[in-house]
Order: sequence, then C-alpha cells, then structure tokens
Amino acid sequence: MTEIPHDHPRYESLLAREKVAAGVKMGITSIQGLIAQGRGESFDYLIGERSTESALEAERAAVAALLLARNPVISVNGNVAALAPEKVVSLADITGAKIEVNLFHRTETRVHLIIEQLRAHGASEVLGKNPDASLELSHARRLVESKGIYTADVVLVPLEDGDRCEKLVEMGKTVITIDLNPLSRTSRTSTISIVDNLTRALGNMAKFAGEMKQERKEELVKLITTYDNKKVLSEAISEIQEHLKIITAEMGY
Ligand code: PTJ
Repeated sequence: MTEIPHDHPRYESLLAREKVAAGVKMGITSIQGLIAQGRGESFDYLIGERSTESALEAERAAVAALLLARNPVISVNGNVAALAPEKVVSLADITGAKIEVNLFHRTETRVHLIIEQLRAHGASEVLGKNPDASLELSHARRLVESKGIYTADVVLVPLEDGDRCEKLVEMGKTVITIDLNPLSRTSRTSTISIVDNLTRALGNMAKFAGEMKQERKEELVKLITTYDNKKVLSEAISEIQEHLKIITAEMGY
C-alpha cells in the first residue's frame, strides 16, 4: 500500500482507497468494488465526511435490533472485508452476531480468502463456504447458509445493490444497511438505513453496542418502536443540502 502521511487533509479517504485497492490485489475485493468505493466517496464528500445526527440515530436503532435479535447475522462482501475486517469482528463479538460471506461476484477462491481475512482479524467462525439454502434471486447472492442469513431475524448488509435487501425484507427480516447514498434502492428498501461511511458506521456501532449492552431490554425495544426510517432518510438528504449550502457560502458562491 502507498504510505499516506497522517497529516494529509484527506488521510481517511485516501487510506480507505488504498485498502480497497490492496483488497483487489489480494483477491479479496472484486475489481467492480473499486467503482463501488468511488461512488461511496462522492456521496461522503457531499455529506461532509462525518457521521450525521440521522446516521447516529439509525446506528443506535440498528444496534438495538442486533442486541435484541434471536439470530443476528452480519453479511460481508469483498469491500467490507478489505475496509473494516476488525470492526466487523468486534461488532459481531459484542452483539453475538454471526458473520457470513455473501458475494455478488462469487468465486470459491474469494470466499476462502475473505474467510481467512476475517479469521486473521479474530473471527472464530465465518459462514458462507457451504451454502445449503437459496434466496429467490437469480444471481450468486442467493447462496446462503441455513443457520446464517436464511434463518436470521436481523441481517446487517453493509454496502450492496438493493435486490437482496428487498428479498430479505420480503422474507420478514429486519434488514440494516450501510450505504452512503440515501437515494439508493438499498437505502430505500431496508428497515434501518444507515447513511454513513462503512468504516465510521461500524466503529460507532461497536461503541454503542458496548454501552447499550448494559441497558434494560425495554429501553432497546423503545429505541426500535420509536424509530422512523422514512424520517431518518429525509433528514439524511436535508443534512446533505445543509452541508452544500454551508460550503458554497464559505466559497462565496
Ligand atoms: O464483493 P462482491 O462480489 O459482493 O461485490 C460487491 C460490490 C460492492 C461490487 C457490489 O455490492 C456493488 O456493485 O455495489 P454497488 O451497486 O456499487 O453499490 C455500492 C453502494 O455502496 C453505493 O450506493 C455506494 O454509494 C455505497 N458505498 C460504497 N462504498 C461505501 C459505500 N457506503 C458506505 N461506505 C463505503 N465505504
């Protein structure tokens, strides 16, 4: 990886770019994953590269859902494995969630390498290698494990295109997504849409999970029943508009 100096004004963004590029070189991330990262970067720029109030609200609700779940599962693809394997493992440990590899551009080699990557970052069990169940989808993301995504009541699906998300919602599952684009099909179809950068979102969620684990069950239930995803998405869009107004004013336009 190219060494990015810590004092570079765009350090976090450039580091993420290096990680995804390294993921491609290692065979973990698909070449298409580079395009996905670029799409995400542009939305992050519009958001102001920060976790907004609406994102934090969605992240708290998501953590409550994971903590209350009977069988929570975190789905991992090639971008997630390259960008934040340690954060996935830490969130899974705190919430008791299983981890399952699920890929759009699926090859058995990539599945194997991603499992190894997660193991190297402390995961004990990673599902996805032996899919014995199928979602009603015509592409490889249909391949899931019966003890994982197939029977999960809550699924965290960071970073993907929306059709599997839609299918999982149809199956009655609570679907949490992390996608910097508040207008994407994923954001519009999920139960809890986190409009935030994957790395920031997973970090915030692990921190919240540590704190919220001590809370009474009723408090967690209240967080979910009072949560309004449409409102959160509309606030996410307003936050982008506000940010654009501020920076254009600063630029004197
Ligand atoms: O590893 P595979 O084979 O499963 O392939 C995965 C990719 C990422 C290639 C696949 O899911 C894909 O093509 O995704 P899309 O359709 O490009 O959607 C990616 C979405 O995630 C876009 O809406 C981006 O804005 C968003 N995104 C990209 N990077 C990030 C992100 N959101 C949060 N954090 C990011 N770092």
